[in-house]
Amino acid sequence: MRFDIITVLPELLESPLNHSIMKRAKDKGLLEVHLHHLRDYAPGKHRQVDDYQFGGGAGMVMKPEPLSACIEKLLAERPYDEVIYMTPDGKRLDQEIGNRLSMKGNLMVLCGHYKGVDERIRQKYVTLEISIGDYVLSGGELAAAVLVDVVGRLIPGVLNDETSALFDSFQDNLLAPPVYTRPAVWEGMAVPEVLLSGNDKLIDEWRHDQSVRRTRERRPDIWEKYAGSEEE
Ligand code: 6GU
Repeated sequence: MRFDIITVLPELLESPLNHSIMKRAKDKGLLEVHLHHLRDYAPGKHRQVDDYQFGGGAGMVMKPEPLSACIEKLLAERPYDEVIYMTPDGKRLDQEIGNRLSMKGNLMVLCGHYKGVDERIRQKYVTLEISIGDYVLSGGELAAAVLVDVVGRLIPGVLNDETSALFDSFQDNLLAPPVYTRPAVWEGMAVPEVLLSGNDKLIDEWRHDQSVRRTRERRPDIWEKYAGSEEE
């Protein structure tokens, strides 16, 4: 799977996408991430990518021409499954969107800055708008890094048994159960006995029960989805 990310701050994306599981996905040849510096597509000595907004008001808007030049160049090179715009007014990213995007081949991602991109870029090119939550970031780069991580780890073959996504929180609309490692007693606190029992069936039941409790207590919104899906 291939990501092409258009940004004015490629430095912000380099580190988060070159460690741990993302690095392994790239090393295995399962994930490619190409960063495109928007300024390279802006003409003139000043390589201007933003301008004042029509109608007045504080804050700059990203100009359509450099974005269009970069997008058109990429579109001419390969077909894209989605052209994604990272924006706080997009659809809120969740595991379901991550699962769906992990089946795709080529994704283009635009990172917004300032007040965002000229609306006509959204009309002409963007097929999917994604937000990572109800708060405002200074730019779309950190959100894009989150998106690539969420999607990248779901690409078949990226995770092994040990890191399997099947048991992640949210994957079945339940939060993950508590986990423990050695020592069995730490600061007077003992690991739940069932986990030391060696009885796989009891352990599975305990974990499921803990997941259900946690979800009901902490995330009634997710619990509703789970309870609904169990009824079917
Ligand atoms: Cl995708 N971009 C920005 N700038 N802020 C955000 C966001 C995206 N998602 C949540 N806040």
